[in-house]
Amino acid sequence: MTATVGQAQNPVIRDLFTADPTARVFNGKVYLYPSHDIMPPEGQRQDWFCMEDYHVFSSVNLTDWTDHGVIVSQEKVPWGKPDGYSMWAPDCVEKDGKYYFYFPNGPKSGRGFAIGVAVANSPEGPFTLEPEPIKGVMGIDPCVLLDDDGQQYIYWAGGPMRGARLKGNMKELDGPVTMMEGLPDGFKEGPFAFKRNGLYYLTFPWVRQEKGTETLAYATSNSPLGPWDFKGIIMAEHANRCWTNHHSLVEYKGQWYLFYHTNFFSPKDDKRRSVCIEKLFFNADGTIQEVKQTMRGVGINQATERIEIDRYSSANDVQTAYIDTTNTLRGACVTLLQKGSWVKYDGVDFSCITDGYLVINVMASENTQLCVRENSAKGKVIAKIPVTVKSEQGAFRRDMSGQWLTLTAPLDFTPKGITDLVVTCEGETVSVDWVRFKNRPKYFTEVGKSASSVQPDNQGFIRRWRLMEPIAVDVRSNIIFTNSWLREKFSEELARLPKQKGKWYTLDSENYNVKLFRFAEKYGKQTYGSFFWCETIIECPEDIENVRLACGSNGASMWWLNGEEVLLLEGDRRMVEDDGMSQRLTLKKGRNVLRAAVINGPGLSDMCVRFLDEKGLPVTSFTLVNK
Ligand code: FUB
Repeated sequence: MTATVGQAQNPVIRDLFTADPTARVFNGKVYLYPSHDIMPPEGQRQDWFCMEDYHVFSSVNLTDWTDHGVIVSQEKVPWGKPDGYSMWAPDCVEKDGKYYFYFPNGPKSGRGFAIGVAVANSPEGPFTLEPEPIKGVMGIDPCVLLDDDGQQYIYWAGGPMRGARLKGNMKELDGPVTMMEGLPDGFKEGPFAFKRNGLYYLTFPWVRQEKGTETLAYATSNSPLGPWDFKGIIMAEHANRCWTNHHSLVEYKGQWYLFYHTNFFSPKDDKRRSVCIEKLFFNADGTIQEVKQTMRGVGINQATERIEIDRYSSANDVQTAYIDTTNTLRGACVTLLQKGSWVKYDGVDFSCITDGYLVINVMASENTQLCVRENSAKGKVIAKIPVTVKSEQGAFRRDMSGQWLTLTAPLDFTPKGITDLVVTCEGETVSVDWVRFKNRPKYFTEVGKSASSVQPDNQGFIRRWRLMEPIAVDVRSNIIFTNSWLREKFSEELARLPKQKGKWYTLDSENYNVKLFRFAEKYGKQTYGSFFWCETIIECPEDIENVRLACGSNGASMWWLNGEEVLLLEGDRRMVEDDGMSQRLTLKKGRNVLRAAVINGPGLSDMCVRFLDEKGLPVTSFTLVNK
């Protein structure tokens, strides 16, 4: 099972509670091995940790996370309690092409925790569980350090923090257990050890004050098992008193990151947690700069993604609140309290926007206006969004379902590359859920002279056409499209066709119905009161007999195959698939020219066409070639 579950904002995993994140870089990707908090089933302590399995996630950009599914679960552990719900903080390391997953778990007999190992040939598994836990280790929160000299060490908590050498098989201790000396007083757990520039770091959650909650702290040493020189705090206590924090540090593409957890999606229960990420920086002397929690997190968002603006990087005069306090996974929104309030959201990549417009989800109780600007609250306006919730008489709009409105606005300009977005309030109070940018549909792709031939689509619809820019016709109502009027008009235009100067375009239509209205719009021609010439060249490998041309058009149309009239759709038509059918026809071996004329007064012109066989099945055994 794999599923894409993440976004750039914190928390990064949004469909499961995930805690105790160990991030590792394997094969150029970041792999995340968290523990997995669940709501305790009946019979389990409701106010305690409850974990029955582990998932692994991966990402190449720290923005999109793929959940590779469950890798180890409690009922499969040969030595573990099948209903212990104690699969606490894990780790995973790679040695000689094998991946070793270390996890704490309640043993079948006795109390407390043992630490097990599972081995795989790939970071995503499948993992094979060792029959017994590591001998001589009772505790939680394993972490393994691979030293440059090929020696490996394991650290764990649950009582005093301890460490030991591991044998080359990665499954047995290789020597005595060492107490980690030099660490500050106060509760400690969750060791995460690593080496940087020849210096060993031991980082750990630490309760520094009486009745306090966990910080993230660190110590350094010249030796992997200490003694340690305590250095200070990496991250202060959670502001909301969520009791635990647990973390890992990883360098990816030249930047260090801190993975940690909060209980953002479970504000009333600090045993259901969610993984977050921040950038982390070292000073020149090897000390670590304190990391502040942000909602924005790390990674770049594509402008086409849903940008949850409440995860802002900085703001002025705003309030953040859950959208639905009974379903916190629905996320939060930000309220811009008055004119001049703003939120800034860093790192949005516009290279994906070619012909874009803005979509925004807002709620207001008075008419107001927002702007989306570039880089600062006074920056260039990307889009202005008037929010109209009340009519002039003061009545609320009738389409306000639940009061959230999804509005669209054209762009004044499209930023280049990666930029910071600032949403500014230009009027009354307004709440914003998300913002995104969309490209207008292309409808057509121009086909170059050397482009290869194509087949009809699998429903038989012909999508490659030569279209002549529309001829303006003075038709104000389609009721004049009688048989005799159309015949006269079509034969007049047919006679004039060789002398027409209109430009022809060879196009592939994105849709099965060829949107002639959009074609006219794209090339800046009249979209209403239009007459369209359409032509396609059909190449058949052999005669295809007893087929019928099946067409639909908006409005009226006439169709010729190899110069012979084969169908007329008269009246004020809507485009309906197979609306009209020709007599039986033969598509001859080699080239056939299918031509159509479509006329429309008011309305959105389009047409669709295919050939059907005797059984009514689409004919697809020909190709459509360039002239
Ligand atoms: O997730 C269960 C326990 O909470 C971890 O093992 C500790 O480090 C703390 O985060």
